[in-house]
Amino acid sequence: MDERLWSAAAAVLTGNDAGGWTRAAPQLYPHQWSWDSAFVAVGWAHLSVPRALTELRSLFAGQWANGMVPHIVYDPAAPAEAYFPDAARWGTGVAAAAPDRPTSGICQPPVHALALAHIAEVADRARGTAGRPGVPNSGAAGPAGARGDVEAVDAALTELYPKVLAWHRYLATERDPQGSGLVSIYHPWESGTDNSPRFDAALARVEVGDLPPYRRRDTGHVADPAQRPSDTEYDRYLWLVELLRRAGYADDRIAATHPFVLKDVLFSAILVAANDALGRIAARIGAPAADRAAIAGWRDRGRAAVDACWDPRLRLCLDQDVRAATPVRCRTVAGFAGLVAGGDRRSELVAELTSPRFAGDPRMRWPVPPSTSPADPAFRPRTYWRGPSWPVLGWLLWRSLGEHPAAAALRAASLEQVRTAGFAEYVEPFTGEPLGSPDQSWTAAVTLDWLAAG
Ligand code: 2M8
Repeated sequence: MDERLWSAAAAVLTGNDAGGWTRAAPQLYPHQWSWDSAFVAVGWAHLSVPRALTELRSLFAGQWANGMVPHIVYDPAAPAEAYFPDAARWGTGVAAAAPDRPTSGICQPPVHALALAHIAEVADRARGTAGRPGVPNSGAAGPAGARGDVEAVDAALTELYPKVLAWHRYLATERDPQGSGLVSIYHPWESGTDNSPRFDAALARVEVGDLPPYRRRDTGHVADPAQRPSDTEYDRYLWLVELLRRAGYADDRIAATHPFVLKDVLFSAILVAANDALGRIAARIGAPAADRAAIAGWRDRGRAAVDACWDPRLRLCLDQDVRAATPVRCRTVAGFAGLVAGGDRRSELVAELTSPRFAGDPRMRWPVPPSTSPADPAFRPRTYWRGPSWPVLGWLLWRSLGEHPAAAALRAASLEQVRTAGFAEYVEPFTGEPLGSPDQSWTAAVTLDWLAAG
């Protein structure tokens, strides 16, 4: 165990702890982001199981009545100028379940059930090994603490299970009225890979109308604004927000009229993995058979649909642009969706992941997957989701690889990367230069999990 790295990662989570929830980053992202929060809970589990559970509880306090978990739950105490778009810009008061917790009006990939199942596994393991030196989250808790952790997990599973189920049901129905197994997104921010070239063509078709004026805050928090999305992209992002707001965040209206609707293959694959995890949770708490059948049905339907997005020429799974009725032909990390969903393309996808088009490019400082392939014409090594590597996505793929030998290599390379680049939001893949925000919570969180797996 690398004690120094462990303590440094723990210090990032503690430093970003806002008391029951964690800022995604100290300056750039001073609120609670949905999928960040789930990854962060994975890390917290190794420091404190109750704290990890609190992270998810506080996020789900912002869940909407229709089941959607919003992509940002705002901190009303943060200064209004800290982040844009602020809560007021979304105008979601009518839709939100808890008006005292202002939220955005869109969602992000559903990593939450994975996090919940992971916390339960950590607590179970700690109970089996309580007090044994060198086992993370065992010495501190001790045998009584470890037993208490498992009790806390059981209580939290009972409380959170219906909320996570409602979230998955929302995605499987409102976001997939066709029952295709693929989730529709209405905004690049919903993918979490905001300015990926995956969205270039669909975004280019968005004609910006009468956009209320705004001032960006993000570019003031990074060393070089070129590391962030462009102003043209921001205009379109904000215009899509405006259209969603005008549609009252009503899924049926949005599905009928919104100019940007994509079947996001990575989002859909994460939902498959999350349904797998939710199925295990449902079994553990003795949930009704009808729930368990629904969850298994969503999982199987999603897995088959992600496999069907396989493109034999690019050797990746591709998003489907609903408005253009075409697959989105570009090489990005989202293409490994089939690995995440656990479908039939595993060996081809592992080969592609380690090929010179991705982690095996000889120019890479460390063999970790870049967000966009250097072989893609849109590749930019320093620009946000257009090339840099994101440790958190490396973690997602590592987890999906299971016992495959490529997993150990990816973990080792990722740990080398964080040892050198620190807990950066993203990293220039060739030089290893840290980019975006320093002390990004999810980077520290996945580091803790990689270390705990050693
Ligand atoms: C980034 O997204 C936000 C908008 O949601 C932004 O750029 O302002 C993305 O990397 C997203 O995936 C992430 O959840 C968020 C906070 O880390 O930052």
